[in-house]
Formats: sequence, structure tokens, C-alpha cells
Amino acid sequence: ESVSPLHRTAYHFQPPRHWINDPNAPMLYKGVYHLFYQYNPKGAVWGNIVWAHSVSKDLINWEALEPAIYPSKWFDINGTWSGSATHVPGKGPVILYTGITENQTQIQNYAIPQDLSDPYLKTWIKPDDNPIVKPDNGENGSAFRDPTTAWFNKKDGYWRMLVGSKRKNRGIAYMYKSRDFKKWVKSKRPIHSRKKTGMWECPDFFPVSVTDKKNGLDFSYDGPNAKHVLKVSLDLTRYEYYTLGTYDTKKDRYRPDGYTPDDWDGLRFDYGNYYASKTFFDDKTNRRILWGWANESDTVQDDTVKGWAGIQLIPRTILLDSSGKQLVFWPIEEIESLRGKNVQMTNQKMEMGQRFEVQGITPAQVDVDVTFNVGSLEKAEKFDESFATKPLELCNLKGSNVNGGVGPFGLITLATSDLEEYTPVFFRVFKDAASNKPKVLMCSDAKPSSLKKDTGTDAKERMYKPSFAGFVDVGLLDGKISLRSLIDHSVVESFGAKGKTVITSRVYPTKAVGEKAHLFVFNNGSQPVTVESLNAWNMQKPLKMNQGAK
Ligand code: DQQ
Repeated sequence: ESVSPLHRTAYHFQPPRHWINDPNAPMLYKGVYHLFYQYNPKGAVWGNIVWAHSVSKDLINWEALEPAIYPSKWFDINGTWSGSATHVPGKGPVILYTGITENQTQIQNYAIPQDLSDPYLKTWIKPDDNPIVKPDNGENGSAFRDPTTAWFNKKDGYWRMLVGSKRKNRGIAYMYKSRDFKKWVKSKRPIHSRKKTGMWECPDFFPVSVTDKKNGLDFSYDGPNAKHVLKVSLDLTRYEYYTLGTYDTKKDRYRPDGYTPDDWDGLRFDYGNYYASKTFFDDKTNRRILWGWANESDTVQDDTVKGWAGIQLIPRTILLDSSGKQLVFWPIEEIESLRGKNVQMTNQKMEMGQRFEVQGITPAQVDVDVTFNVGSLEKAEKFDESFATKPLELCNLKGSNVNGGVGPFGLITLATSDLEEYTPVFFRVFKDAASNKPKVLMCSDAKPSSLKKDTGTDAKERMYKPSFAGFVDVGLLDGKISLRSLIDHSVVESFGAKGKTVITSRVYPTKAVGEKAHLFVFNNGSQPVTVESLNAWNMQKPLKMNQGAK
């Protein structure tokens, strides 16, 4: 089968061909990073799912090994779906995953390495005493999957883990306990549930430090100064949300803080094309690192023609924001080792309608980091409260060309020189009437990204070119706001205000490709905005990216 190189990424994780989805069981073992992922070895659409397995020493270069887990036993004969790894003292890493049985029931299994002395953990065994957990009478056997990494409670000597589910339309994360990591018993209460959110896929549950602004915490951390994060992936709309809260290890209860909605309009790791994410704790560098999958935005037909579909986004560190009310995300620093040629811009004032090209690099494959200064907020538009939970509607109403008081301003990525095609990533600053504080909107807009003709009559046959949006919780006291975008041919991953709001778009320009893509900074607001500093780097291709994956 042929593979079209046109929109393939250079420095994002991809196998050479075929379909990929969820990252599974990320971990560090004996100095080697492991990433497993849902993979179709036979084509560029979802199906025939196995756990592909890649290893890396630097999170940049990846070597493909043989698939680690694939259907072979009665307890996973119809599928080996998502799961996680836990380091169990005395046993090494243990994988928990969802198996699909002959009659399509979802059950939880475990797998263990054949040889613990092998840092690559090449061969995995699925013992015959599987499964470890089956749906009981109250549970829905067709919505019961994606076990989390387990955490250990020293006080009572039990491991605990979560399984995503639903009852009618209520999203649920069931909790299971075990002493020996084999016999698991369901807890009386799920760790959490929420009405009308539908199936909770790929739950993730972990602590973050309130006081330590540099380091992550292990899953089993049970000391002072921590909050917990519960993230779920919503099957119905294909986006995720998380709550921050308190986990009382004695009562075994998680209570969300209540600052932000525990619902569809909750906080997100990424407000764009991002799903089925999963974290792990890197105990070498004390980081909590997040992996997430970005699906294609073009059609299934196009994927088949391309011969590939899906990428993993650049791993991100997760920390609690200094406000304590949200998380912040930042691309792992290893990615900076791929930075090549650098160009800069400083103190460039942009009047309304002006844009400046970032020249001297190849903008289809760059890392760009810019700090804007918005000066005065006097001209900022009044914020209409009815949009308080509707950033997307606001972005749809006010695109990058709709003049405002302060903004829109930002980056124009993957553009033709005359903006026939372009993907703008930008801010717009409002003023909250009651508090007089700024309300900042961030948008990544794929609508003008591609001239490709859509011929399909059915939505599935049409390219998906959505605008994505989120608010950015900044005070703008010094007038500054930053934006970093990782641009890689068909993906634009953008970090607003040092990672407070992150948005990923997948786009398929027809002309703004390769050497023909351009990058600009722009301002379409009546208040002049200054580019205080801008750095753009060409990004090199890693030497190894899964060559020869089966
Ligand atoms: N993908 C897996 C499931 C999971 C879903 C199947 C999320 O385990 O719920 O490929 O994308």
C-alpha cells in the first residue's frame, strides 16, 4: 500500500503507515520510555486493534517493537482495547487493559512482562487466570473499559484503580480494590459519576502538588499539599474534561472543588482535536507527563487514500497553575533539542490590519514562541456574560478578521502568502463589565485552512474544519500574553499564556504545504499590539521514528 507523505508530520509520533488511536500504558522502565498505542496493522481506519509498542530513550526518537498485546485468548479474542501500566513493587510493570470477548462483553485483563531484565519489555504474557474484572449485574458490559494506572494506599494496604462506564446516560468511573493486584473487588461507591455526560472513556486520576511548582507527583502520593485531578473522555462528543478536587484517602472519596463545571463545559487539557489522553509519572525527572491522541480531521476516504491516520501529540508536562484553579501544560523540554535555525522579531508594533511575515525559516515545520503586549485595555469590548461558558460560539461569531477593540491578534500559521489558505491562532480581549477585569478568548480556526473542495453530501464525507476555542484566565496586569505553536505540516498545537489554555488543530492545506507555507503575526484590533519578542525555530526530524513498524 502506498503512503502519502504530503501531510505527514515530521516530529510528532507516528508509525510509518496505518491507523492509530489512544496512547496506552505510557511508562518509564529501566531508563527506557515505553509507549503503547491502539493500532490497526491492516489499514488506515479503526479496526483489528492491537497494542503497538514503541520505545525511546529521549521521548524524541522512537523504535518500533513487535505489537505487545493482541487478540489471542478467549478473554480478548474480539479486541485488545485501552489500558494503563502500574509499577508494582516485586512484580515490575503490570498492564491492565480491556479485552473484548466472543459475545462482545468488555472485561478487564492483566498482562505481565516475560523478562523483567529486558528494559525493552518486548514480550508480554497474558496469564490464564484472566480476566481480573468482569461487569457485574449492575454494570453495562458494552460500556465498561479503559482501566487506569492503579495507586497504592499505604494505610490500608490496597491498590485501587478505575474503570470507565455509564449507566443510562450517567458517566461513571467505577473503583476496584486489590491487595495482590490479582483479586479485584468493586468498591461500594464509584469514585465519581455525573448525569447526562454519557460514557466515560479513558479516565485518568492523579495528584498534583499545590506547593511544588516544578515537580509532578506519583500516583500513590498521599502526603500534604496535593489536589487530585479526574479526567474523562466523553464518547458522545469526542472531547475530554477534568475536575480538580480533594481525594480523601481514608473515606476513599473524591470531591471536585466546584470552581469550574463538573460537566460538558468543564476545563479541558486541550480545547481542540485531543482525545483519550493518559498521563504517567516519570520518576527520573519527577515529571507528570501527558500523552494525547489527535485524530485526522479529513474524511475516512481520504485517510484510506493517505494510507495513514492519527498522530500522538507532543508529550506535555502537567502542573497545577499558581491560581490553584486549573492545570498548566507545556511541551516536554526534550522537544527543544530538535530546534534548528532560529529567527527573531522584537518590539514590532502592529497597527490595526497589519501583519508581518516571519521570514528565514520553513514555517510548515517550526516551533514559534511569541510574547505580545496589548498596551491599554481601554478599547476592549464589553464581555457579554451569556457567552461565559460558550467560547466556541464567540469564536464562530468573531473570527480572525472581525475587528475588535483589543484583538484579534496572534499567529497566522500554514498560510499562503495571499491568505487563500491559513490557520489563524489568536486572542481577543474583552472587559468584564462587573469586575472590569479582562476576559481573554483564544481561538484556533481551521475554517480557512484548506481550499480542498468538499464534494460529500454526508458530514462524514466532508472535511472537518472547525474553529476551536477556550478562555484564558490571565489578568494581563503587565499587558503581556504569550503564544507558542508547534507547527508540523498538518498539526498546529498552540499553548496560550504559558500553557493555561491549549488548542490543537489538524489541517490539510493544498497550497500552504512544505516550502510554500508562510507564517505571520497579525493584529486586526483597533488597539495597536506590540510583538515584544518572537522566536521561531525550524524543527528537525528525529533520526528515528518507528521505522519498520509492523
Ligand atoms: N478507544 C479504545 C477504547 C476507548 C476508546 C478502542 C477511546 O478502549 O474507550 O480503540 O478512544
